[in-house]
Amino acid sequence: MMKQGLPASSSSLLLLLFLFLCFSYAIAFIPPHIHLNHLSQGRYLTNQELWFNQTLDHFSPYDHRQFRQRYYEFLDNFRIPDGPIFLVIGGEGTCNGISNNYIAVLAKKFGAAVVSLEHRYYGASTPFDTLSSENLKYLSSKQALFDLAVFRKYYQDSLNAKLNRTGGENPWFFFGGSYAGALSAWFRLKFPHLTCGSLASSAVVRAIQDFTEFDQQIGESAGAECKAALQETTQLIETKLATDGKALRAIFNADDLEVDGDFLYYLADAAVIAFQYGNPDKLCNPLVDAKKAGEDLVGVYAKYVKEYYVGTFGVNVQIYDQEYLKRTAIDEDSSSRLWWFQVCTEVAYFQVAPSNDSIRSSKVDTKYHLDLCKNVFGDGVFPDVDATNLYYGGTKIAGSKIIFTNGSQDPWRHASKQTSSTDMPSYLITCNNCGHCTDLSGCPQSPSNIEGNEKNCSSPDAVHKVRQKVQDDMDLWLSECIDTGRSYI
Ligand SMILES: *[C@@H]1O[C@H](CO)[C@@H](O)[C@H](O)[C@H]1NC(C)=O
Ligand SMILES: *[C@@H]1O[C@H](CO)[C@@H](O)[C@H](O)[C@H]1NC(C)=O
Ligand SMILES: *[C@@H]1O[C@H](CO)[C@@H](O)[C@H](O)[C@H]1NC(C)=O
Ligand SMILES: *[C@@H]1O[C@H](CO)[C@@H](O)[C@H](O)[C@H]1NC(C)=O
Ligand SMILES: CC(=O)N[C@H]1CO[C@H](CO)[C@@H](O)[C@@H]1O
Repeated sequence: MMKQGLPASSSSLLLLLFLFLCFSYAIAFIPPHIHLNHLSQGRYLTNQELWFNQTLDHFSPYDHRQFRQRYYEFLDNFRIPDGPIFLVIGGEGTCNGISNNYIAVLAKKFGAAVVSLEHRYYGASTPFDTLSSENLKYLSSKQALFDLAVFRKYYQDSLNAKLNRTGGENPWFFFGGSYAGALSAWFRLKFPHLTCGSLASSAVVRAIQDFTEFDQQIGESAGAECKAALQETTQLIETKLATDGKALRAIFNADDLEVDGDFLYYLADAAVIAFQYGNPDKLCNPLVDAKKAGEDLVGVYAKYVKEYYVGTFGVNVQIYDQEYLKRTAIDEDSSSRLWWFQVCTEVAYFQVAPSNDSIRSSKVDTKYHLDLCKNVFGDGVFPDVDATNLYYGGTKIAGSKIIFTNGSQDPWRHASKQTSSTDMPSYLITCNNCGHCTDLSGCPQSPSNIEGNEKNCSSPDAVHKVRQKVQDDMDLWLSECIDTGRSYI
């Protein structure tokens, strides 16, 4: 049965947890919705939801089913009638509005309208009333890109109608961070006639089966001392898990994570979050101090995990439980199942332990991930990363007018584009709390920084410089397509 969309207030918990971004920052098994929870309250340009009818399957000429897809618009800065339109792409999480981040600053500067489309299946844009594996078959980046194209046409047409004109074309520019950053790059690649350019922030454009660089980057970001403390902690945890797993799980409030891999994954992610979102000191300071003082590293790590990962970020430990991921009901935790499905079918990014010198447990390996895919979604579900990279080009993406940005401490940057060219500039923001999507949110990446204020970055200048370059690129590309509203170049 097709579903007409959940009521917006289906869950107050959802509102508390998912307040932040449409291009969700999280990815991986740092599930999309954990970041930034309560901090983000009231940080929207708008949360007034709008709806339109989207095609369910863009690739079948016989299937004309539709579903309701949610979007938002913010017109306060719009230079009527010919200002640009900024489309903020929804990623792997609920989209509760248009965030007041650096894109808001750009919108003021360029006199732009801002619209944002929730990603199919996530949040209220859910085509079916259950998330069975069978129902998930229309969940893919390819369908999502086509959604954006169809939405762009719909929105341009309705704007034209509002402005009493026909055939008008405003210059469009697309934005996204993380997975949505990859969509932003891929959109410009596949639909170059529909956008003047794209900003692809921390864009994970390379599908990777065994993503060992991820763990290596954590080691690099941590520095020698903290890395050693983290590695020792992992060893102690592995030993305890073998001898008294029940007691160990209890220390971490993770009694339900009976599969060792699930438990160890949870503990690995908890460390990642500190680096990914620009708060390395929250983890490294207490751990290094404890090591120097000869204190119990596992106890200190457990305190960090519970207070910071579970407390501040609001992660629900259950989402690491494969049994829990099997649930097909739609609720505030559905994003985890949905994102795992995308991972298990298209992009992988399996954050496995490198064979040498890893921080995470070596039990978090390829087999763990493949077993999870099969266990949660059924036989035959595994990611064909070669096909994905064949389709989009990976880091050899043959696009143009795409800006890539990365944060130096972000483990995800190794799935992003490595090299820079005039047509596809790539900028690295370097500082010791520069993480995922720093260009859009400032650092530490917390929505308490309205308009992505860069003040809290350890090198605000590094962020500022990259933002200036982004503006210059946008200025040029928008001017090049202002006459036609299109760019085929
Ligand atoms: C979407 O489809 C429904 C049901 O077919 C229809 O009632 C509604 O008017 C449509 N909405 C728009 C915005 O076209
Ligand atoms: C569009 O036309 C309608 C009817 O002619 C008029 O009421 C409205 O003010 C016009 N809108 C704009 C933006 O010109
Ligand atoms: C393993 O890692 C250590 C520390 O980084 C390094 O010194 C050593 O050469 C590595 N060994 C192999 C086999 O790569
Ligand atoms: C940002 O810096 C201000 C002081 O400059 C501080 O009060 C605030 O807590 C910081 N925010 C974060 C998220 O660290
Ligand atoms: C993987 C990585 O670090 N990506 C790149 C981000 O952008 C800078 C600037 O072009 C590159 O030097 C990095 O290699």
